[in-house]
Amino acid sequence: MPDEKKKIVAKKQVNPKDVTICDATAQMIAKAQRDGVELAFDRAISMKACPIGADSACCKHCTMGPCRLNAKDPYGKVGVCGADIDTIQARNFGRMVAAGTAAHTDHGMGMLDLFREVVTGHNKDYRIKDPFKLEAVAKSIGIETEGREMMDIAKDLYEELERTYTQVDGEIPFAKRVPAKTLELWRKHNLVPRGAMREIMEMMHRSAMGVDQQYENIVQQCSRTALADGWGGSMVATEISDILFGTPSPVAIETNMGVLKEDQVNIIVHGHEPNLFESMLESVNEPSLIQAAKDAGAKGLNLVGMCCSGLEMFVRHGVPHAGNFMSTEAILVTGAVDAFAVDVQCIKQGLAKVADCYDTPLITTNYRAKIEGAQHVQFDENEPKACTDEVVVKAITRFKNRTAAVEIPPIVNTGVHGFSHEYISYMLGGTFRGSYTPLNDNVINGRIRGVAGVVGCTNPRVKQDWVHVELVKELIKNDVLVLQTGCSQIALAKAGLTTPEAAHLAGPGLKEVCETVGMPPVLGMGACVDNSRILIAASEMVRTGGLGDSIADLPAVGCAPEYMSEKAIAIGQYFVASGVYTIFGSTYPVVEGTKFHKLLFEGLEELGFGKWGFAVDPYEMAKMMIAHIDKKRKALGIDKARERVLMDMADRQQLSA
Ligand code: SF4
Ligand code: MSK
Repeated sequence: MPDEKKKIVAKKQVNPKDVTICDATAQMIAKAQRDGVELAFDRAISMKACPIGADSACCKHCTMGPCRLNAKDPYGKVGVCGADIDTIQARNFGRMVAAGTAAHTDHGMGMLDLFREVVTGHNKDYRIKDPFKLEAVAKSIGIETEGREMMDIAKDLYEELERTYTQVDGEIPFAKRVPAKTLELWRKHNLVPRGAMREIMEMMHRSAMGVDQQYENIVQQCSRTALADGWGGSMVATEISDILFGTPSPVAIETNMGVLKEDQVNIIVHGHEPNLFESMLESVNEPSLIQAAKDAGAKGLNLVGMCCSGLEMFVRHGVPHAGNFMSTEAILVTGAVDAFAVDVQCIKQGLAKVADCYDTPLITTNYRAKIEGAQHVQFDENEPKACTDEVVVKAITRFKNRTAAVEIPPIVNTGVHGFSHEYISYMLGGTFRGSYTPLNDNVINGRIRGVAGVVGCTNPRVKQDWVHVELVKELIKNDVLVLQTGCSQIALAKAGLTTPEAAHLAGPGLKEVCETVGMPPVLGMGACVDNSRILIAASEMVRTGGLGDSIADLPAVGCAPEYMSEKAIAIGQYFVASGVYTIFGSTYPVVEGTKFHKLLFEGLEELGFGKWGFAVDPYEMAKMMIAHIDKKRKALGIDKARERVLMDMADRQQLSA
């Protein structure tokens, strides 16, 4: 790296092994230190989190403030307007939910815009790839499909799903998918979302200075807004992406930084929207561009994903994945990245300086997300290859003029991912008998103790991947089947737990099921927007029978052990409002002991919803999750069945040994 590029020397340096269990990332942190390049890991130790902000005990909703309350004595002070700690925290929380919901719903609406253009024939670059899914989604919300043309069904589906965003009154279409008893509870508490725009707008209004100042009432709108995400914006994003680009089914895929190739033009795509990546896939297969790469001395074009759009391509096309959120700066340090194209969400501004240090073009492609110092090439769905071809050309130029020393950590892990909720049904029952019955049966007979969704980000405030991996190991050891999305899934892929062979790490019951079906004990379901797949799987379990009447009855839990994004707060709240006990790690923006805290952590469950939990230690998290699963099993009267299964011959032999 040329000396003049060394502009961002870290004030304090971390010990790589203290901040990550990802060996490739650790190797790149060490190289960055040698190169004098600062990464988010370094900034996290130089920039201590503001303790008042971390507790959400401050408010800047008007210029009479900002007002800071004391988390140690939360009721000792109020803001200038008189707002107390519960109001301040609830409003802050509500705005995080609104921001997270807005991110997912804007993404979903973008997918729906593209669907409309395809359905109306204005866009010929994309097409409906999965007509079976189209029909299934249409049927699920009451659209007549029998004997109709695919495009007619698609037009009706577009019109119906548009209501998810724009409807001002009534219930969003996917409310029809919610188990009856869960829906009844929502109706009782006036929680069924109208349209996402309306809910987000009302959340922002009610959390403004001098509006809603009753924390329980604010939480009601937090739930309604979050549900407009999980059962609305996010669910539409997932379903439309499947219809347009294909529903995932399991593929063996390579993960980790070793998927970069020194002798090829390496192009990384990072962000959340599958359309950019789909087009990029076409561009790297364009014969003239492949030839241009060869003319520049490269063996070929190597397309690689990161974070969530990487996961979309990972599960639909088997495109290799280089790493999760906390590895996005580190991978640039390899010097091997010839272009880094991004769209929206989770794109650190710090990437611009690191990319500059290694002469890698950082290319923003979405007008919503420009970055100072990056190049912008606007992606247009009506002419998608214009943008992605240009990214490839820039990458080839950088390859030809590579000056940075290349060091690629030689680590590649292979795992099986792409377990859509449809595939789980097929996997367990085959083409003709596909259903959730075998899953429910195995939960009822105790081979599978319960189901856990372990999802979400990585965060430099905790050791990268460590909490995810230790938690999941603990869960599967205790016969808990783990469903995964987002960056968490990549942490587990790098740890080798997404292979069928990882079944040997599972408890005897789960191991038996995994070996019978040939599946890993950890099922990767997609990107963070695809948490809606977990909601649908949970609804199917309720509908299949034997495990209660609502999602809250299921022996199921959720966890985002290293979360960092407002999107995660929205996801957490929609799981809680759907009936799931949801535990977050790293930090939690509420002062313990306040009435608001009590409502989130206890009160919501008393009303029939799920509840929030918090822990930083993965073993403590696992204990809390398993205890909750056992509580639900007891309530269902299936705790005895599990005892019988656990005391099988092998266990008894072990006891008497
Ligand atoms: Fe302070 Fe109230 Fe204004 Fe918030 S709304 S900044 S608590 S005066
Ligand atoms: S990218 S929201 S860091 S999961 Fe979806 Fe990963 Fe979290 Fe972003």
